Amino acid sequence: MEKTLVFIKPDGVERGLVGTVLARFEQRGITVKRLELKQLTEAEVDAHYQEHLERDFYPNLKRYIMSGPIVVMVLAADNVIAIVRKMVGVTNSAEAEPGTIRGDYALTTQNNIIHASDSVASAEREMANFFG
Ligand code: FUP
Repeated sequence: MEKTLVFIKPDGVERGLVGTVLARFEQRGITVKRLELKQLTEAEVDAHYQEHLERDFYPNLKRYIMSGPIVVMVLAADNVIAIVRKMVGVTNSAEAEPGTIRGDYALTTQNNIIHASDSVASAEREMANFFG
């Protein structure tokens, strides 16, 4: 079965959205394989966002991701990467469809409350970064 790495970002945790978001995945029939509340280190954030390190927005993104604990999980199902990306919605929450997680619970690009792997290669790299 395919696996994906998902995390609920610090403002999602702070706003008490962990149960709501997790329930959506469970109700869809997706299996939760790992689940952990975790304060990320600088090294973990830099490794996770390695393709964005040189971008203008990276310092703000890093501050946001380190502003409190995240809830990081490994989810499993057939085609789970594509299914979860669809459930999450597009990066800019202002443009995310109602019914998606970002479209229902977030307003902006930076504070878009959730991350989900976008490919098998990213999922493997991200799972190794967070869970070894
Ligand atoms: P996504 O795969 O939808 O999480 O989006 P990206 O990998 O393109 O971006 C990763 C994170 O960087 C986003 F969740 C939010 C942040 N970001 C910004 O803050 N500003 C931007 O212009 C683009 C992305």
